[in-house]
Amino acid sequence: MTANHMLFAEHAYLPEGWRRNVLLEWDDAGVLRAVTPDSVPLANVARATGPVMPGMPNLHSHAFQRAMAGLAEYRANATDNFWSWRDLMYRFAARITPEGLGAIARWLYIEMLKAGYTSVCEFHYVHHAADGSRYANAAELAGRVVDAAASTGIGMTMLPVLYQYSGFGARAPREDQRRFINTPQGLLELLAALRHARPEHAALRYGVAPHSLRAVSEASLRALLAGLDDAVSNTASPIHIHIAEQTGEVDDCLATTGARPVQWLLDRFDVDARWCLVHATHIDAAETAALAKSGAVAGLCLTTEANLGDGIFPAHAYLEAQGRFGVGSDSHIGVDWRAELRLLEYGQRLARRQRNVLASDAHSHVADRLFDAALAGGAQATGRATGALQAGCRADWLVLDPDHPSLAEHAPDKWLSGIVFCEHGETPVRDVYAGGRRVVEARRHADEDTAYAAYRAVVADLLA
Ligand code: NGQ
Ligand code: ZN
Repeated sequence: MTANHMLFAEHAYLPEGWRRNVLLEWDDAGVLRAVTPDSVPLANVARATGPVMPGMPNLHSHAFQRAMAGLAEYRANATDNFWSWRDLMYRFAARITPEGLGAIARWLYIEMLKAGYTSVCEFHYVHHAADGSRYANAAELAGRVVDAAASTGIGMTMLPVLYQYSGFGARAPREDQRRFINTPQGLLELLAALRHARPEHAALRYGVAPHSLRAVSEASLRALLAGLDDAVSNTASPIHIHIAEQTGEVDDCLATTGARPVQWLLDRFDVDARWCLVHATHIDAAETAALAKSGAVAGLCLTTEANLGDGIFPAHAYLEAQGRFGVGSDSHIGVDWRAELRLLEYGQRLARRQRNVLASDAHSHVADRLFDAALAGGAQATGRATGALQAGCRADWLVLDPDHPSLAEHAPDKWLSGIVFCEHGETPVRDVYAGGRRVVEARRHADEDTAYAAYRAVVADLLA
């Protein structure tokens, strides 16, 4: 262990809370080897410039959608909703090129790192050329995304998406879904090709994502899961699915199967800690209890869910039932886990006309409870060891600016509250380490200027 793999922090947020004089030590693979509170600062060890806390996993991303953020905020017809947004989004997806996707993802992942997301689960479903024909390399587009992540330093869980149908009852796909369509076998081959080209390592995991119960059948979901463990040579690889985002899909699911989506899935599949149910927005009391009991993670994407008019997840009941969750930036209308946690609490406050709804007996401070839960649930959803400052986890952390007005002069037990609930000026996240490398220093990523120039050129092309 050499001194450039050590950092001394006067304050660090460990699993038990804020501790003083913490020595962090990590290895060449970017994995924490020792975390020692109450240590004595050594002269040759670098000192963190502020409080250190774990980086947040981002459990849900569609990278290409970053380039349309802010472009669908106008009324096109009087009943604009999720489905009319989706039509616009499909038109955008139709124009994405391999180079363009790589440039968008690279800029997006730099934005994520600067916001304090140190890993991301990419729910990747644009697989084919614009006319629906296959690229020579089936994993052409997925590979661009993996490479973008590697070039920025963010940890990645790549989840190639199985998309087959346009609706419940195995309805034929729409013309504008042609870039997404695969059979289970084809998707597993894509995954195998990708893994072969880019072998898994500590910063990279693979899993799969059946897009939604609308887009697969029971039989194809079984075929996908049966082939998964062979394809990734890992029996704990993550499985993510969009589950119950819109009341319209809950109604369709009820009409065709007789069950609500979450209930349908729990009744038929061994939903456990491998699973992440993204947008479990519309769940009744029985589903809330059963989902919490399953050990799966509810993937909550509060800013996107608000932007798309999805509805409000029953967070209070779910957390009371010990349900696990993490947060994602999904459509990237915002890229900041602090906003996701804030909105999680604010939805409950607005609906219940109360304050501090998501605090608990064990956690009187809302932000601390939500931060701890989102770290644990987010890490679980990535299938990677991250989300805590402890030996064996990735060396993923943030260094806060101690002079930021949201923290300065506050006692440590108020720091997370200030970080999550105050919205004043620039981010309090000053430096970011991912896999033991300082990838953001003084709020800048080393490649941000070139990445932004390339991103702008792609946006210009897309809008031309
Ligand atoms: C997606 N996004 O796959 O990008 C979806 C919309 C769908 C969100 N749900 C498309 N936020 O669900 O069919
Ligand atoms: Zn999504």
